[in-house]
Amino acid sequence: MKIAIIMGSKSDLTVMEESAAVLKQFGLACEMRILSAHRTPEEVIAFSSRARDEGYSAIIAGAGMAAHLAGVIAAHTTLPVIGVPIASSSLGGLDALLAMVQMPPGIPVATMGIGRAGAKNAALLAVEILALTDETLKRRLVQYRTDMKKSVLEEDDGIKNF
Ligand code: RP5
Repeated sequence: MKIAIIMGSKSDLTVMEESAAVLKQFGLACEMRILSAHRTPEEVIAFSSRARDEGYSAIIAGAGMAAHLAGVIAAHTTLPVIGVPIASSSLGGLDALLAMVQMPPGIPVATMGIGRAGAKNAALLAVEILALTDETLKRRLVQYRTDMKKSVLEEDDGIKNF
């Protein structure tokens, strides 16, 4: 099982590293690529068209500005595509969010929130999709939630004595 993380520019890397870190935490292999819907359109299409045959289970796509990357990828594959809007412009990522989320009927992109939280959730959603048919991943997801709950409750304990 492996996941692709595609980003429109190297400037997106600091955000998309969040996705890679989560996938690593769950023991999943991922490959990162820099491919742009506007600047390397042929390469985006070539990658997306072959992704299923090359063994990917889902594609996470992060891009900013007029963010067409996730949509173009989704147009060329039947794999689940999870989009991460990135705040690269003076519009603070709202431009990317709207470009990504407003897909025409028939070609879905599961669009996350803007930025690092979105990148983290993109990886978690990919894990949840894979966990549908994988018991080990399912157990790891349950443990992840348990650990998260414990850490929030520890913070709660800490702040009571603040
Ligand atoms: C988008 O344009 C990229 O995804 C990036 O978020 C934004 C700016 O790209 P650079 O000018 O930093 O390469 O295509």
